[in-house]
Amino acid sequence: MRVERIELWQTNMELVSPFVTSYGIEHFVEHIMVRIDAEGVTGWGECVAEGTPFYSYETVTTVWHIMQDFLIPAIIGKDLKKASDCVSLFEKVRGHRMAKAGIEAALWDVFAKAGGFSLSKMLGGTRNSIDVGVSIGIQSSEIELLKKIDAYLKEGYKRIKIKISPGHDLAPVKAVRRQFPDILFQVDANSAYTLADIDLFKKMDDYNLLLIEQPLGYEDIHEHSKLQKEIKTAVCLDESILSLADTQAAIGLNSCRIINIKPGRVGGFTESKLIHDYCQTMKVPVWHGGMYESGIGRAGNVALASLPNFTLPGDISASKRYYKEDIIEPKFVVNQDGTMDVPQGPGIGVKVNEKALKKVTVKKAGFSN
Ligand code: OSB
Ligand code: MG
Repeated sequence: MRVERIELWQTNMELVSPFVTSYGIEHFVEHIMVRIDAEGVTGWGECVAEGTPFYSYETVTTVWHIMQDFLIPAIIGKDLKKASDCVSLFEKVRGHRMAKAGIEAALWDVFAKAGGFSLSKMLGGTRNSIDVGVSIGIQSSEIELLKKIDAYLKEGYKRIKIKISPGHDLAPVKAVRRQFPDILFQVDANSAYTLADIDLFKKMDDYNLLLIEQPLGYEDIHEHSKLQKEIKTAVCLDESILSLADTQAAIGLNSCRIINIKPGRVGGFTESKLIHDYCQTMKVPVWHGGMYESGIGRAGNVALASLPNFTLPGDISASKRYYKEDIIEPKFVVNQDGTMDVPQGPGIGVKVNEKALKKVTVKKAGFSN
């Protein structure tokens, strides 16, 4: 397929409610949508770098620069045989995985559509529906938190994750467990702690948590292994895992017993599949994280999460949990049994609503050769 045209649509979408984590508060989400046209086929992908460098060093501005000046010139006008061909063409660029993943995602959609396959089939998915959970930011009060959890459970969500930060950790965990003794429940610290907090994590062992996500440094693997040795609860790494090599290091050092996969964080679906397959061989379960994607990125997440070793519910929630107006049709919904249907149509299996997309677009450019 000859890559004829690439468009970047930078968006700014308002969250239905602000999201508070250990690293800040977010009201709006800035992402970049990538449209690729090749031989009459249009593919879409979403780049999940945010406006701020607080989760990852990449931002919408660095992504724009890396895509425009390096990644797009590496593939524009080229005849690719498969989506993963871009991986070697991008190899000279170090890091900038979210930028690479945004373009790779659009290519996967192009190739799946051209072949008449769903993205799920193309990636090796084996399920028609996936188990889903919800990630809840730090709330203003325990009552508010318990009310939110109750409402999400009534909508069907199979697993609850709450964000924690120093001073907002053990108390909310206790409160949630008191009210909901049997739910699948996990916490995400987004790197807010150090090994000096080990007693706190030992206390968390009393609350039957499914896992503790990224408690220590965002680049750390070594200290997480020290923590994992001292606690019963499974450590799960998010920020620290940028590649298959990181995954092998983390599993080899027993730094975690579970891995969170986000295609943006690891450079795309190709690397995600390598990590998924390696974890499966090592009997390490994986689950699909989220980056407040719009429906474009969410469709890719749902497809990837249909692979067999995604055995824990993902941070893949309904369109309406994030945005008043999603930019795709049909919207993603959660079934009453806590599952989400995997789109079966060609490619990402949802239609981009260009009118809705235009409304949230703040910057746009097209590249052809
Ligand atoms: O740490 O998992 C995280 C959102 C943005 C950046 C990092 C994270 C998150 C979430 C939200 O937890 C997950 C979602 O999209 O539902
Ligand atoms: Mg996380």
